[in-house]
Amino acid sequence: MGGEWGQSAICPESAQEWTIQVGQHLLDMDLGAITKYSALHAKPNGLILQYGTAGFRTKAEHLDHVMFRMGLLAVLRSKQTKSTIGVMVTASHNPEEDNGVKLVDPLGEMLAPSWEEHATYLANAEEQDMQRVLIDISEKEAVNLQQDAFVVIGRDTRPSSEKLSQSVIDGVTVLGGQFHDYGLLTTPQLHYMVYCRNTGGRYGKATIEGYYQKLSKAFVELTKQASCSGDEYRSLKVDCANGIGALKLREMEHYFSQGLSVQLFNDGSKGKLNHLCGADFVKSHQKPPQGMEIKSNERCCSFDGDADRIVYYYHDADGHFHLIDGDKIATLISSFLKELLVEIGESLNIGVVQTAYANGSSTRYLEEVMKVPVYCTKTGVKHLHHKAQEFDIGVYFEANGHGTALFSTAVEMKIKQSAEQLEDKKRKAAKMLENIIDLFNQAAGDAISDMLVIEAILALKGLTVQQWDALYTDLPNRQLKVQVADRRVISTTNAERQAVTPPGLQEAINDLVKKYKLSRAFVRPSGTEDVVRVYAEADSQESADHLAHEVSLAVFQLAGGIGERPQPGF
Ligand code: NG1
Ligand code: ZN
Repeated sequence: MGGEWGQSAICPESAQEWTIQVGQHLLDMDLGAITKYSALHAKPNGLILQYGTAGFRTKAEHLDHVMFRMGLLAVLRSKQTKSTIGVMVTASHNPEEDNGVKLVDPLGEMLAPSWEEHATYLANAEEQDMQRVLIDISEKEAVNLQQDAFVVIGRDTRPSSEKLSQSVIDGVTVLGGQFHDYGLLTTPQLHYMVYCRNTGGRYGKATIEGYYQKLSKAFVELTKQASCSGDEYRSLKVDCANGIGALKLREMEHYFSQGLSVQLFNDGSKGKLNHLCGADFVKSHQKPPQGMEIKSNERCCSFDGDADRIVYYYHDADGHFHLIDGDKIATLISSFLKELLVEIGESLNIGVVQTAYANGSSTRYLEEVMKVPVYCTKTGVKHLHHKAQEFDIGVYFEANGHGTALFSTAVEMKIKQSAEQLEDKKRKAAKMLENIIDLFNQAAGDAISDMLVIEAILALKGLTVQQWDALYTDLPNRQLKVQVADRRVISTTNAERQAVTPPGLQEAINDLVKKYKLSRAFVRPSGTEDVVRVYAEADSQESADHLAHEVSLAVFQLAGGIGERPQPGF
């Protein structure tokens, strides 16, 4: 069909006129089919959505047209990149009633920014403009429409996900794309599949079995070396947020049971997805999930609803809850990698990437004690991922537990060689690093993969969860949300650590911060909710709470707050 599509310099107003210009043959049928199917997935009147940090997210009942259209867009992106593109149907940690969709680019990474704009443009087009918008995007991106297209699809366990993923498939099919529907997958598993398919199987086999085998083999190899742990039988309690993580971990557990026994909670058999459980709940409320009984000093972790985030925690002997978040995970991982490199005698450059939400103590510990360079990017994993790619070894984590480690191809080759050629202790360390590289999901932050990495490191180093936690003490902090009429009035710079607009806001924050010790505060508009987020940390919880409240009031006053004024107390 339409090699001709891309050749039309002018976009005629009506499809009929356009069809006559570019010739008849198959075009009529294809355009007719797009119009016909699009009408079956009609856009609700007046609904405007934006492709945000994590794709589109809203109430599931508003998403049918978006799904169909993202199927269309995935075909265009696949034709343009001559690669397999992924479409994941999930709303991660959002409530069960919500859903969402995001596209996965060829190397398993998030969609390129210019295509995020196309996604928004296409999702918001009125029915009668659909064909024109598709042609427009194809022209702008010089898409060769004769190129084959292949799209892989995954979905989480939400009741709405199956039907919505069928709408994606409708979109793919109507534009002549081929597809493989993986059905239920965690988000990072879909990223893995895309990466495998576009690297000719070098990264791994693009099947669920391939994923389980690759990770489990590396994990079992690693834990076999862990004679020093003294912990003969390692076990871990896992809160699965009543989501897809439970299903996949259950399928996988017998592959790695030699090295670790997992006990699953909130496995979806009764509770509601993400309700009072899951990584987001635990991190933001700083308390354990419901549905899990924790004895003192037991190691526990929580996944989020699509299993791309993980946080650890435990109760100490006095019953106090201790959260081990993404910052401490990044610290454990980067210190272990650094130790291995020293052992092997390799001086590779290793960097840690964080966001403004990283606890100040973690940054200080990494820079001053571990002497590892730390970089700060804007919120959203795509920013962290890109920065991490600049290093031989880049470890990135958001404080909320979303992250992974990336290894350059040169490093992977070097380590493989070292594992063959070096002697004794050096060889052992190189072998360990080789397995650790295999254990990370380098396409995306992955709760299952990160869990196994952490468990392997704790076993190899013989560390208890308390010893890990004791690496440094988090500065007390508080996160709040403020409702404003239009959160876009807040713009930021310096990796979101300073507000540029509205006028006077940053000055007000600076004055407030000066009142407290070891303090820091910033505000930014959320990319996934209609709120302004406020973050504050200080030397005591009381000070952090006061500072966060005072900054919220400044936002409310200077950035057009709506509803009730922020109240003190939490
Ligand atoms: P927003 O709503 O832009 O703050 C949240 C998280 C991000 C990221 C995205 C995508 C915080 C403070 N923000 O973004 O880190 O994970 O959701 O899920 O945790
Ligand atoms: Zn998630």
